Amino acid sequence: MSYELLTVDTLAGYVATRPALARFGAVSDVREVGDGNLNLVFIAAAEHGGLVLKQALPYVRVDPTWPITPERNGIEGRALRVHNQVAPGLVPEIYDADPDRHVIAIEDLSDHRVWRGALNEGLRHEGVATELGRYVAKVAFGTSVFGLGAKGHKAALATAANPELCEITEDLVFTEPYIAHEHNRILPANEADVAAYAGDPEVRAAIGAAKFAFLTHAEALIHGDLHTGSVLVRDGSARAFDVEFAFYGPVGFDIGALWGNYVLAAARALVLGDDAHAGWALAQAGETWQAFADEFAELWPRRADPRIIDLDRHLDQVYADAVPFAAAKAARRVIGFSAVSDIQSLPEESRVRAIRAVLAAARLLLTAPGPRGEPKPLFERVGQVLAE
Ligand code: SR1
Ligand code: MG
Repeated sequence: MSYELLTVDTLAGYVATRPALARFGAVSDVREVGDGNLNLVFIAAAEHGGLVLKQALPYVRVDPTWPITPERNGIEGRALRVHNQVAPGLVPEIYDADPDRHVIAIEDLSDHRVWRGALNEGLRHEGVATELGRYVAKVAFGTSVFGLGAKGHKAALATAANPELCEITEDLVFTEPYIAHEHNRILPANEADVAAYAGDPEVRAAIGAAKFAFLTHAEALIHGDLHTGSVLVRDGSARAFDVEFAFYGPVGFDIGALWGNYVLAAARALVLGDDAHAGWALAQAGETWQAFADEFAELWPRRADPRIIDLDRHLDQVYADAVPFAAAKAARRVIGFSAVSDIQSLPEESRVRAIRAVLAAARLLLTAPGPRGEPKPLFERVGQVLAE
């Protein structure tokens, strides 16, 4: 290892060496709270407020035999600064970035909680789906050709490549669930469901097209991993965090990630008999979309180059991209690496039913998406398929 990892014992000394963190004063208390797949995360209480330090490990935290570049930490720091500029208040503030130790220091949001956990408990945080639609729109506009102009977009694109983390998504979301792979964990009772889903030629064609869009559509500096575990919530507040997968990609990928995770939350709720929560979770798809479309339309008159591109056609294209991405993001969580607690924490018999339902929903999204720009009827049909 060519850099030193932080510990709860060394963190106070480290903070004291960082000029950008001097205003926080001496650190008095430190907790390590990382529970994701990749990083160390510390919450530090200091004389003049709290802060969070996130350090990239040079391997996957949950599988240390799998190396992964720590340079992602710098990529996250740069993306977070940009997202703070274009979508202030919707992401954590960033205070410091250390390229030698692969550490970023960011705002302490420990008065919030991770949305996935709240959804798992059947809690409704009204307005979060709307705030996230606004966040995606602000990023989609502000970092794209619309906000930056053609030359500005090309210059920004040249500074934001993230090939290693994109490759993880290319493999884990778009490839491994559709082949025999050691990462896949399939319950015996779901083997036929997975075989039917992943072997369906229509599903495979749609996933292939979605993968091509992910690989090539360098529209905006998207979050890149916007699942409900990447969102912090509190009554009246929502923040997207963990932007280490950020890259110039298709805007529909962020919308689809949220939609796919609403489907997972709904599948959980249905097998637990909470039909009302399932309906609410699926209704968030329309909330996110409407907020995205409204915010984007609000920004539209300020576009750098007002020629040629039509707003409605553009929104239709984002929508058409988002639907198959939603399917891909839901299906990967029930077939491949990195299962989610929504499903994983269910008793086995319920898990089997939830996984079967998620795959049926993903198949519907891929093969019968319906008219563009109409998430409400689409996700009502998703609800029917999940409940069958
Ligand atoms: C090896 S990283 C596995 C997953 O964790 C992240 O949250 C991304 O979703 C990634 O695919
Ligand atoms: Mg993450």
